[in-house]
Amino acid sequence: MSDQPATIEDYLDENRKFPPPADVAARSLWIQDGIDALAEGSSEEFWAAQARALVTWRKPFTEVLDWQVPNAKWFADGTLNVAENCLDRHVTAGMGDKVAYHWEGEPGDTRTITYAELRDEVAKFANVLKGLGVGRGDRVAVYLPMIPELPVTMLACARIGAVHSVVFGGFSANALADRIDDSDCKVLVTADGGWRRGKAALLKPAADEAVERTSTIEHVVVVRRTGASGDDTEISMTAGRDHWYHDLMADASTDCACEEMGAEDLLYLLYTSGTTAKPKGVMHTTGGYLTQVAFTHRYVFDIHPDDIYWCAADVGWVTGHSYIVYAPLANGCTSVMYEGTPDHPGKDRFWDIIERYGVNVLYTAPTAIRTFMKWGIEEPAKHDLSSLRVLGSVGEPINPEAWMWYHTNIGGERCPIVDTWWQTETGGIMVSPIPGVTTTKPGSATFPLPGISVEIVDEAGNKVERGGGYLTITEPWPSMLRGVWGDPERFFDTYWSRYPGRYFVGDGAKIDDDGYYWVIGRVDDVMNVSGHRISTTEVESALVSDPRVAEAAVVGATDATTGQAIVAFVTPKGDTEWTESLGEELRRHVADEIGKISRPKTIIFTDDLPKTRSGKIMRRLLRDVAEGRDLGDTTTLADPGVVEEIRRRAEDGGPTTAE
Ligand code: 7RM
Repeated sequence: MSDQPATIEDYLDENRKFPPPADVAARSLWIQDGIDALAEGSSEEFWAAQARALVTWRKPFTEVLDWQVPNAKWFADGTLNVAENCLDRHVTAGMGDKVAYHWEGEPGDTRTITYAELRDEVAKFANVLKGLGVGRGDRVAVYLPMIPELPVTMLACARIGAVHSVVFGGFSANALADRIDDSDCKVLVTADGGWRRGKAALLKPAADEAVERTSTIEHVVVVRRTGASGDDTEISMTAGRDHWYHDLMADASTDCACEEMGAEDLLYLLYTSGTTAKPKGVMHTTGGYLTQVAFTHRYVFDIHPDDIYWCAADVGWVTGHSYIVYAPLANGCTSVMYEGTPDHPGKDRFWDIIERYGVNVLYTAPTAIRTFMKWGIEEPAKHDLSSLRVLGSVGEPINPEAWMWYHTNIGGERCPIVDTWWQTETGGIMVSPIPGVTTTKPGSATFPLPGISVEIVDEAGNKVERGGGYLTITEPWPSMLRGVWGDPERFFDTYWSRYPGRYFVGDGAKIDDDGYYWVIGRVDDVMNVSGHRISTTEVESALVSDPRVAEAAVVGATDATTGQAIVAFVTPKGDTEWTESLGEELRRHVADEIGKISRPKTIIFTDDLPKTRSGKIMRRLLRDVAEGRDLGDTTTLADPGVVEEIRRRAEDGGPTTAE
């Protein structure tokens, strides 16, 4: 493997073991429901049983799986509606007064939304969308902060068979425009802004810019969020095109039938970064997706009827789609949803929320855990966290040190940690411990779930029984992606061509002597910054789109807090001066092109980039150089010494020969 992070060594020695606590085992749904016994049969039978147990079908399926590489159809002749599964069936069953979301805004305002209220709100907005001409199969772009209207919009689409494409609010106008264009969205749902760190982070100006650059948006629906909670920025509304959400909702009816959808009809698109500059529109469908997310949510988090569950991700990423919206609602669970940042107004905001709502299950990311470590144990110590029972981790490898900190200071040494491995493409959790069942090791996602077949293979595709290699998935699974929007060839090439018949994950992994899986990180040109996938190529192409840049190479360098940090080596054109302000302008330019999350932490100017004879940039070498320096938060000044260093290292043979 050419691109393995240096930290692999850190994992090889980790052999602490944490057996399942007896009290967690005693109430484990996995044990009560006899999942181990069910898992002994075939995968298809297993998933069919889950699909019947957890999902309500309009027309029951008779076919389980039709698999023609790379096209999977699960439960294809069954019909259902996802919104009906998430809302109406619970209301009908008498759970209308149960809380679906305890929502909390960053300024401290709160909303308690029951299943009955959420159903009505969704039905009304579904009627609004219909009134704007949205029908089955139409794409709706969604660019919203973490407010209840975000799940409402997604479920309203699901209710009428429309397809949502949620774009994370941190992305720029450009990124939004590209995504609108790629799937020809007809309507855009956005907000004036959302609250972040005490400030109104506006979305409408970027939404306007995106709509101007595209040609398919007929209507824009605008939720008033910041304007309704203290921000007096004037929001411009284009007559005929733009509508306030509250105006449209004022006289919308709660009477809206759920469309009967096929199990393989498209539910949503979610764009994710790959190894090229153009993000892929990952396609997820209804029946299999809902089955797997509901199953994994119920058993991986051991969700009991009275639990308060909090997934602290953003709905703009797949974790939020699956584990804030679809799975918890399908399971009739009560969730906490929080709008803002963890350090507002104080660095104990998360622990304060956990104490006030009595959160039992917390699902967050290693990057957040490492940030909390930096802030010190005094912050969680201010609060009573004894309601917590299960802790989850997702988004990147969790280093044993962060795992131990989470276990000790948040879990009070009594909560199992579920380190859940999965991807946007897998739709739901694939590899994870089960609380009360699995003996965990800090940093290992442990074992694949039932019905999931993974293997580690070497370069040639031979199975690796013990040791390191590439992670692959050998059998189709219900929530797998069904394609890349508009590009079946790319779907095949990216995931199915490298090892025929197997899904190529793009992660390096190892299996230890006890058969535990350890996912180490990406093996392709994808960076993972704070659990967000960012393509090196995408950032490079943003950099070279500045007329002063001749060439750019971007690497993810190990960072103690964010996992990786973006470091860009930039060769300016001709007589462009290498100034600090040029670096600043380029960082801003990338933020404008893609979004702030993709802005390089450091820019290093160089008059040359190290390349192989075939012209491939030697990222490994650049990463070594980047990791050898103290990475400032801004631009590293023009630095001829770097080039010297790169040359010298290239001459040494050293790490460059690996590529
Ligand atoms: C859910 C999500 C996917 C990539 C994946 C890995 C990395 C995610 C873990 C992990 C080690 C984990 N979707 N990753 N979870 N690595 N252990 N538990 O994150 O599409 O945004 O990213 O994230 O590299 O391929 S994602």
